[in-house]
Amino acid sequence: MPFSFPTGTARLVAAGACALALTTQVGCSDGGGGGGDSATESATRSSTDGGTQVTIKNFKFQPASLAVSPGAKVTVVNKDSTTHTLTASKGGSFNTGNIAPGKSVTFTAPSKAGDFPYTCTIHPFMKGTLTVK
Ligand SMILES: [Cu+2]
Repeated sequence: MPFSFPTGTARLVAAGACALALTTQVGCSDGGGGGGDSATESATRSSTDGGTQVTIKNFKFQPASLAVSPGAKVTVVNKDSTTHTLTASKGGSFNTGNIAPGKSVTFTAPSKAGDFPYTCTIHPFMKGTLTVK
C-alpha cells in the first residue's frame, strides 16, 4: 500500500505543527489550562531566563496556577499599564509590593509545601495560586 507511508509522514508533520503552535500559545488540542507540567508551560518558561515567571496582563495572572520548588525565585512581570501587586492571601508569606507598569519584581516562594493563593491588593478580583511542592 503506497498510502501507508504518506499517512505516517503527514502525522509527523502534524505533530510538528502542533509543537510550533504550542510555543506560540495558539494551543493545540487542550487549552493548556491547569496541567502543571504541560509542554506549553515548560516551553514558555525556558524561553524567558530559565527562572519561574508570572506575567500580569489584562488584569490577570498568567499562568494563574504555578507550581514551583520550595524557596524558588519567582519573577512577576507587569505588562499592564496600571500598577499591580502579587500578594499572598493568607499569612502574608510573600508580597511583591507595588509593581509599576512595565516593571518586574522577584520574590522567593515559601520554603514549605502547600497551596498559596494570592491576589492583587489593588484589584482583589485578580487571583492566582502558587503551589510549592
Ligand atoms: Cu492589580
